[in-house]
Amino acid sequence: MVDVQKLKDAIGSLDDEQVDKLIGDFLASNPTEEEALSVINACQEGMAVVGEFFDKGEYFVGDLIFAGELLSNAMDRIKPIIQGKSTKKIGTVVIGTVEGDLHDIGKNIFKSLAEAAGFDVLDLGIDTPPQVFVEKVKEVEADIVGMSGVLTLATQAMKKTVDSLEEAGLRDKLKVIIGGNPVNSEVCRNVGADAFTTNAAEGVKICQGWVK
Ligand code: B12
Repeated sequence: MVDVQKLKDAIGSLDDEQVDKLIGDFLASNPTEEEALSVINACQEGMAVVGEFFDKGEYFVGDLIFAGELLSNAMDRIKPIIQGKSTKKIGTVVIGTVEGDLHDIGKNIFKSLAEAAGFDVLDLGIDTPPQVFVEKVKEVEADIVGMSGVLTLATQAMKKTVDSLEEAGLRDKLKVIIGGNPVNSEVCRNVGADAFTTNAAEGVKICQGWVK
């Protein structure tokens, strides 16, 4: 198993060679799915460190872009460990990063885990307007809507999206879960979502509970 503190530090300091080596060693150790989840958590914590350096003015937008690529590459390598276990379809989830927000790494992690758990996942991508959620939910008769957002501003777009689902008469027929850095119980209440999480694996468990 990888030294999670080392991995967190390597991501925080944008040491791509060290990240590459740690992930390579991890994959070579024939890891379990549970171990993969703890590596994902360490990566998320490493990205929070990057965010702190950005806040302090020690990193710049170029560093955020580099960090994004670093983590996306790492996730592409880890994904096969958590993917493709379930063949039985248990429900349909429409997901997207909400309008105004371009961050998609967390959303993509949730997507991979939800698919592995047996959900059909329709991914609307980034910067998704409320109406696009509404149309897709109608088209596929979704059980669940998952909204991702990492900017503080994203919570307003989440609320707009729930309002649009309500206006379209769809809100009562589905569950809504929100994820990303700024979500908490208060945001969840204000947005009108049914659940929130900052952990993709926990999000999947919540969704599984809804379709039982
Ligand atoms: C990488 C990064 C970027 C990359 C993103 C690349 C990409 N493909 O996503 C790029 C360069 C594009 C970027 C741009 C910007 N960024 Co940025 N970025 C980050 C950074 C460092 C990491 C984000 C990340 O990937 N985290 C790792 C993932 C795994 O964590 P996560 O998203 O929380 O996801 C987990 C859970 O939340 C959950 N989850 C997520 N979504 C969902 C959805 C559902 C349904 C469920 C169930 C669960 C779930 O599952 C995931 C795994 O457990 C953060 C710092 C931070 N603390 O997050 C800043 C950060 C988010 N960015 C920030 C800023 C300011 C910007 C810019 C405005 C910078 C600029 N001046 O241009 C732009 C905004 C662009 C826009 N309109 O969106 C600020 C936001 C401040 C705020 N409070 O709003 C942060 C917090 C940095 C900081 N501390 O200042 N950024």
